[in-house]
Amino acid sequence: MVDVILGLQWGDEGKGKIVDYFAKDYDVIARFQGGPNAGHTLYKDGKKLVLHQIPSGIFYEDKINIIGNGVVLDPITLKKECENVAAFGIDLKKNLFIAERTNLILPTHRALDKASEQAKGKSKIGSTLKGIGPAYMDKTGRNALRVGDILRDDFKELYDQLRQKHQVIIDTYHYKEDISNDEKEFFEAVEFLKELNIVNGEYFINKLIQEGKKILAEGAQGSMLDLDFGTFPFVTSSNTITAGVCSGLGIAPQHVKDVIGITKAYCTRVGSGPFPTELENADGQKLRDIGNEYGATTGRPRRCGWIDLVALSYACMINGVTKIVMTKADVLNTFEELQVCTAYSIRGKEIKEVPFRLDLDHYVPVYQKFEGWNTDISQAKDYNSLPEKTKNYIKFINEYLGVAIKYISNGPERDQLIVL
Ligand code: 2SA
Ligand code: MG
Repeated sequence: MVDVILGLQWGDEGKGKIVDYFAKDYDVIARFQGGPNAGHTLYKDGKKLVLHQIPSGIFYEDKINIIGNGVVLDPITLKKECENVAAFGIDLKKNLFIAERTNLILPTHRALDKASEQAKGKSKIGSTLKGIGPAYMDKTGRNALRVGDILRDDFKELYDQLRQKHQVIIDTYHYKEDISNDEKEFFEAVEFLKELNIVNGEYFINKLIQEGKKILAEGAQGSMLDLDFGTFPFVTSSNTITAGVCSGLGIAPQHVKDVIGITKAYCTRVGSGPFPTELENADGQKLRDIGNEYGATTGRPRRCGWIDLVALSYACMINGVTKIVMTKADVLNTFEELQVCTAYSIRGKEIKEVPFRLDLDHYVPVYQKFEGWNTDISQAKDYNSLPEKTKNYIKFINEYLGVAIKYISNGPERDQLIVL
């Protein structure tokens, strides 16, 4: 049995905390897409730790953590992350497993990402510059090197061949960067990677399914950043949605049961691209300040705005969401008035569907206003102790989406989670 946790917006919905909370009920936590562009923030012994590639179940000693074939893996960041995690006394040899079909991010992928973004100028994606796009291009272009390849005797030759191909493209961008130090680190990290558990991921996970183990697939980024269904071209290069779980781990769809979708009580986005409910005013700044809306990977300030039910219901549909977790509801504590986007007005017509290309349309969000609850809800332990106005806000969203909101997170701590 496989359950999925994924973001329903543009990432940063608070997946780290929620996966960490749910992990105790599962035997296996698996990442199925994305790479070091993710930043899942966890707290361990009062210390903050941001995981980029290692699944969020790593601090439970008895859990198996899998990096699946759908991930793009940067050995350099993985090594650093492993060292950080090992400092907490975690034995990675015991509970981290990496699929041999996982594609590698090379130093030249990062250079290509930077070169491409630079060349795009104003129309840049606002990528995390971690080499994600170029690494996935090498996968679909059938050039990539994968984790299993590092065990081959001719790995260095294969690397040099691919590097040369990359260099030709880098040169056409007239992009210059000395990556010799990165390359040195890369080969050191590859040696480190060889010592970890490299497995045939699809057999490994299907065996666990056969044994009746409970598996949690941990999404990264968010549904609106999905390569196919997000706000293309301002998206990431992987399938962030439920469908990505099957191809990213090698499991059949009938094994997937619950899909737990996470949304903030408002909305944020980093990088470029359309964001209908964005607030470029004092309210937006207030959300950023109170919600501490800065990227966990790059530290970039996040764009902030009201919750967008058009985009959310789209994400629920595409993912087959069965339960919703609403995070950071406490961030709205001091707002006099709240707004909820219920439709987009495009060329005088109100629509409730996400159009082909939002970035090319002139759209105005249609809002429903709500009175703010103006109360500190961060200490609330159950639904009944929430103010009536908070309940109204939640009830409205719940009814619009037609999917039950089952959990409300009202603070960063593990126990600040109200179960409905
Ligand atoms: P990329 O690097 O090619 O995947 O970038 C493409 C777009 O996807 C967005 N993106 C993200 N958005 C939110 N959170 C992400 N992860 C980090 C985090 C972000 C950070 O969890 O905090 O620290 O800045 C993430 N990763 C990719 C990106 O902004 C581009 O719009
Ligand atoms: Mg994040």
